[in-house]
Amino acid sequence: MADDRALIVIDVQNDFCPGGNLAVNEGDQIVPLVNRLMEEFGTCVLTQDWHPADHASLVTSHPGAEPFSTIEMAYGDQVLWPAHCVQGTEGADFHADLATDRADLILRKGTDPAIDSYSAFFENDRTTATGLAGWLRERGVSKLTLVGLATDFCVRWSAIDAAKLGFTTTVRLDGCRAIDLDGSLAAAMAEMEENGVELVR
Ligand code: VGL
Ligand code: ZN
Repeated sequence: MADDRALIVIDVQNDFCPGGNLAVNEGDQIVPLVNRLMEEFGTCVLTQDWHPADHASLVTSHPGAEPFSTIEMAYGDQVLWPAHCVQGTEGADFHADLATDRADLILRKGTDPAIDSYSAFFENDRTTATGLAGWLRERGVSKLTLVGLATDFCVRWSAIDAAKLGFTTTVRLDGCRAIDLDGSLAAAMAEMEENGVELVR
């Protein structure tokens, strides 16, 4: 029987690793585990945060604004992040040790200059689909395991959307690291569990 499980690897990119522009503490330390997991799953998807240089989520697009401040956008609150994962830059590349050859699909997100996209399934307007759900379903995938960066933003939003879309969803916390902005990690863990995401500690 075909494997109905997929591994979703969220944003294991240089800018989210130590030395990067939006570095996540210990972000690089998940790479060996992620590489091992990629051998165990029938389907592997890598997501890649991939912003145009003038993307609305980047503080550099808002002269005078402070990094990590929040503004109101048409679709709701938006954190203004340090410029990160700009298309074609080294910061947007996957970590050099990530076994990208094993990926069946590389999904780029956050490409629309006007909308951020934390989730691998929907942009932050919560209505524009990336197409990932259909891609997975057409291949008979119903169970997802998520790992990657960061636990409290892109992993959180992706996992909750996956569960809402009807996928059996597990997050391996040992394969994730967090930004933890103002308690966002604790909030993320509680919200994921409330939405039926299984957290493996
Ligand atoms: C992410 C903030 C901005 C993430 C991406 O991958 O968690 N966080 N863009
Ligand atoms: Zn981003």
